[in-house]
Amino acid sequence: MKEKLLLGLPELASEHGEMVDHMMLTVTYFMAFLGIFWAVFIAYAVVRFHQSKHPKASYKGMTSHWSSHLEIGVIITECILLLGFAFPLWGTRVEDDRYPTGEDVVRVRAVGQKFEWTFHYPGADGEFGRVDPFLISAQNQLGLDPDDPNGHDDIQSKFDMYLPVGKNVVVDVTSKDVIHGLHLLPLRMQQDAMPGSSSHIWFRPTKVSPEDGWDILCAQLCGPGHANMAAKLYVTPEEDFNAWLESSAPKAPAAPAGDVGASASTPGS
Ligand SMILES: [Cu+2]
Repeated sequence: MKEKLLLGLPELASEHGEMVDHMMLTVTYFMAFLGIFWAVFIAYAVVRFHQSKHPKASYKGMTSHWSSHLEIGVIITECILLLGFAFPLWGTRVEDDRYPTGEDVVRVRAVGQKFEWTFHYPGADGEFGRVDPFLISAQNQLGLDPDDPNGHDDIQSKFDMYLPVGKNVVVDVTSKDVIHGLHLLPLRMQQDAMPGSSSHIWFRPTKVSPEDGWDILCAQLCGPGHANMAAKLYVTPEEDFNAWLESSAPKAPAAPAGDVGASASTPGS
């Protein structure tokens, strides 16, 4: 699309992203128009009301109301952008009653910590194991409860997020320490990771990622390692995603306490 090239928008790979881009373009062009308009107006005013033509200042000022009308017009346009486009669009992504549900939905937890992302998948049973911050240790980085059988097949992937193309995805975003921000740029999705709470986002990827994946960034300045808090997003065909899930599943059926959730995908973690 020509207009996108003009602003150099990054690659788009989600269903709703077209609306986000449309809104960004509308706002950008509207602001560009306002910027140019006011610059021209100031230049005009400098010439028109120069001291050489008006040696004595007028304290009465303007008597017409066209500038007030213009200001009101700008306010109305901004309200339409915010209330008519921005809020409803964001609402479709974050409101609880609009979330896709059912067996077909891919669920992931994205857990931020200084300075890395861990992605938690529910495994073959489709249920996340219970997590408890008090159980977090070097061996059990998500704090999975070893007594909860739902967690025995859970998958942890450090730095790599895998998603299938064309499926609805719900991501629960949370943090273990400070505020981070999960930024999935090609999906036009961003959510803050708050310690002690879980925020959700949902989307449907429409494009397979390049072989080396897309970059996942941290969108909140979270400390000295912030710039290195990078991870990779791989959107693959469903078969490849399922194959990855299978290959990453924990090998031992019932791991002893402390080792629960450790998986083939997180060597050395
Ligand atoms: Cu961060």
